[in-house]
Amino acid sequence: MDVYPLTEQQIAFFRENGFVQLDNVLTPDELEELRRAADEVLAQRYDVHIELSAANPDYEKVFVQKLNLWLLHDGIRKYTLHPRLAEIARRLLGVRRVRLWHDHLLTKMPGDSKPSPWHQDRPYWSMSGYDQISCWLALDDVDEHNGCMQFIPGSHLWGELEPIDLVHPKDIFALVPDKEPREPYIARLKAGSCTFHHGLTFHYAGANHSDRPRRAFVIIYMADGARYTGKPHVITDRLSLQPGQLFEGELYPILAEGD
Ligand SMILES: O=C(O)CCC(=O)C(=O)O
Repeated sequence: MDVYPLTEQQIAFFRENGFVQLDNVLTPDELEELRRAADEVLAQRYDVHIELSAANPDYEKVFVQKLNLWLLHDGIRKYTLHPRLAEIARRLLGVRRVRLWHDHLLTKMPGDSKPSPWHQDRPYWSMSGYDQISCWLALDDVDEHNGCMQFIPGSHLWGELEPIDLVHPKDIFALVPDKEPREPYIARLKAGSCTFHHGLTFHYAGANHSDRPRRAFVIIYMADGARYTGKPHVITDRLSLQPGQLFEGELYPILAEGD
């Protein structure tokens, strides 16, 4: 089996801090293939069920967001469903099976771009439980100059807060006045490397001040056993799910399974 050499130290780091940086999770050939696929979908315009930012120029300054691309493009699908990445997610969460929640391509265009404000992901989502994790794959080298990710260590243990509006953000730190300020971890990455972050981890990405797009491909996994809560979310809104229903079936495939 094609396995990334994830160490016990990296797993312990993730559990303590709510994120971990993993270098070279893709081979150079895989990176090139995924970049080509990403550029093909970037060149297309989709409706707002796929291209969430399409109707809102202020949102597009934060990022152009295209979602559930695995259902549209075979080249993307290969990486959304990639067992090597899913197995890392499963081991970091420490669960028997992980399912796909969704993928998305997040591109900060050069020019008048804006930061992705500090937020948690879990408050946006419509599944039960707290075993969710995102793989943020850099398709370009990233640092503070072009919008790399930043994380607050240990913030995944601060509970679920309200969702932060990405265009008109509230200060999330004002929602946790009792927490000691902590320095963010700045995740400078080479293309083909990634970070994994927990659904409750506070994270941020600065504006893209470079003259090229900053492309990130993100895959979100959830532990098997999660149920639909009924909260509005683009991934579930148009399906006739009942609150309490298990996420299963071909739209939420199992991507990794262990003992
Ligand atoms: O890529 C970004 O700018 C932000 C990404 C993010 O918030 C996420 O992957 O959860």
